[in-house]
Amino acid sequence: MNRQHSTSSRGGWKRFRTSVTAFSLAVGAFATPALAAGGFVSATASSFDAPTPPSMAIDGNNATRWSANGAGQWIRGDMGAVKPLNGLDIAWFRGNERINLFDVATSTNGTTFTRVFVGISSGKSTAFERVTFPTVNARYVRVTFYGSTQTTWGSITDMAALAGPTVPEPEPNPNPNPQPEPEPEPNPEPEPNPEPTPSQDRFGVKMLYPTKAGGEQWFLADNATSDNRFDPQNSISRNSDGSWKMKNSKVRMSVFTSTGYSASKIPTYDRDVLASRGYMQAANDWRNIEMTGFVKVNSVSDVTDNFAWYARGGKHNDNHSGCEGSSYKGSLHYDGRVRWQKETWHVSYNQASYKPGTSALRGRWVGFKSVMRNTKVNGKDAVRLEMYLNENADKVTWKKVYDMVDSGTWGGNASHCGGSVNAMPITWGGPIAVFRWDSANDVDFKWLSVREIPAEQ
Ligand SMILES: [Ca+2]
Repeated sequence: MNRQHSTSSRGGWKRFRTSVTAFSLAVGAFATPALAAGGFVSATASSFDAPTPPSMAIDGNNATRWSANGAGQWIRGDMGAVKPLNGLDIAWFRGNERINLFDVATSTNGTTFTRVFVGISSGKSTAFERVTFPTVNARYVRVTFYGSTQTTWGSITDMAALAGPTVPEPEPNPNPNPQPEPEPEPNPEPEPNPEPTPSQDRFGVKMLYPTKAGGEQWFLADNATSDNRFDPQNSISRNSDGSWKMKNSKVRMSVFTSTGYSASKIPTYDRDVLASRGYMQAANDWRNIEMTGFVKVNSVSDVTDNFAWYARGGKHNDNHSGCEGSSYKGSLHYDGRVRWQKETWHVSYNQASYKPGTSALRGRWVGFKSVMRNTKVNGKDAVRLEMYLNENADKVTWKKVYDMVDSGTWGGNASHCGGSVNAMPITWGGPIAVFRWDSANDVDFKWLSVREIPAEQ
């Protein structure tokens, strides 16, 4: 299959199109995460226009690209070592204007290439579009351009390689063997419904929005201390009534998706790329979620501090310029006030105004839900942020205490992480959802859950 790229484009449309059905071009949601940093350590090409070298197609930045003029021009990414590979994400420059005809070939030695895909791009999106194929061992991945509906220029904004199923973990994974849910869930209502639907979760707690069909969900387990999707980070103990106790003044209880968390599988933190892909680590990252917990504060050192149920990022630390630490934080203060916070990166906050939520929390059980869902405002991506309280902890009587939409005018400093618009909403999912609190060193908790729900639009 070597030298495929030397084939003339003349007559290529018809000839190549006949082969498309033999392979798959898939656009949408996927389970296999991309390799780190797009998976490529270097790139070369048959030629390139001087301002757009091949390295710009593997830099994780959707403001840069590779381009070359003419049918048969190719770009080749090097993963640095032979690995199992079963797909490639390609973002085409002006991919929403032009359909590109191309093939993908792989090689272990850079000399002998085998074609694994031939087909066309959608012509409808500048975002990553995925091609998949049966797993092959490969070090080099070559994309050859044969023409487009608009121009003779082939131009790719970015590419990311997709690890095949047998790639060994490059670093210890905190969740190497996700356990299946211990018992089958009642099948949730499959159709998206913007109105709250009365139904109960496994604890008997009213779900305000139905779980997305096939969506991620997690519930605090009876054996919570051995649940590898739950990392309370401090010791917890079981109370006689079945609830749990945390005695620490700085609490960050992390909940992973069924995929588990691995920073090495996050290919880029570029805000424009994350917004385009819709996720940070994997397609099943926590994104549109209803996050529920019941708490009883027994001791507080600062009543102005708060609980925060938050998601849409990974670890909140200084690595990667803090860019893994994006989040929306629904915050319930010990004095009863509520507000949303937007953490564009760690540490860059904007705070919405306080609203009254309930009376002071100490000494009683209170249920608290953070709900975040993508929506549209004037055709643009936005995020609806809601908070609900169950003041008497009867599991049923939920009161909406906050409802706002981040439509791209709220604070932000996204350019710190490559974003082209500082106030851009955080529309992507992240691998970790967190139950957080500070300044309360004796708290009982129960009936925690994180469930993936449909987007509002
Ligand atoms: Ca780029």
